[in-house]
Amino acid sequence: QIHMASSDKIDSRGALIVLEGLDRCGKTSQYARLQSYLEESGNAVELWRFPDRNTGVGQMISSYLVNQTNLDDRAVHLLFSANRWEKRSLMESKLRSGTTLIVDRYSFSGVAFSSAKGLDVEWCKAPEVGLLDPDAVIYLDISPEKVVERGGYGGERYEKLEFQKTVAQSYKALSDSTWKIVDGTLSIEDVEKQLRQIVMECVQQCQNGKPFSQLWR
Ligand code: 2DT
Repeated sequence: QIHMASSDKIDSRGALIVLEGLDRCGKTSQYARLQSYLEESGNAVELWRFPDRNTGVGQMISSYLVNQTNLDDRAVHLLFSANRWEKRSLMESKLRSGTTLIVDRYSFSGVAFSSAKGLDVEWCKAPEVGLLDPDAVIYLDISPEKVVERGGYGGERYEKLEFQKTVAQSYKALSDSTWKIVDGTLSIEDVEKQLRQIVMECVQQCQNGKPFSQLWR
């Protein structure tokens, strides 16, 4: 046991937990379940998502996604990144105040979707450098074909089987050994069980003062 003087007090903070995966992989329904789980266990928690369509930048992204406007691939990539940068300081202050953030999509979507269009991966990562690095990245793994069987896609720009296949490959190339890969074909209850375990462990590490780190340095 290490004795700590009061001046060595560890800064407890909230955890930054990111859910990633293909469209309709089940992220959104799990995300609400995690919120109630964490709240019931006495944690402050907020659900965030990217793109955040409520900001000015977010509205430009949204009209692109619903095919109301066309934008150059690099231009839209930078808008997605700017949309995270405009939330970065709020994100950090929430975490410092002890609130855990469960985030539906983050920089990994940014790189996976844009590189699936043929943009260079390193070019795609560059504007993300310096954003907060998540304490956990959870990937809900399900094949594009399975996802289509689940009831098909809406009419948004990226919701097409061929493109989703390429996105799945981009995610694979981007993932590293720290990612928590969860089988998205399991029942909602079984997925939830695994997520609860991952999330609780991560929240505890952050309460114990895990330091912040930044993406891709
Ligand atoms: P939702 O359907 O989850 O709202 O996502 N996307 C998302 C990108 O291309 N780059 C990004 O940086 C992010 C966060 C994924 C809308 C679509 O936008 C894609 C699906």
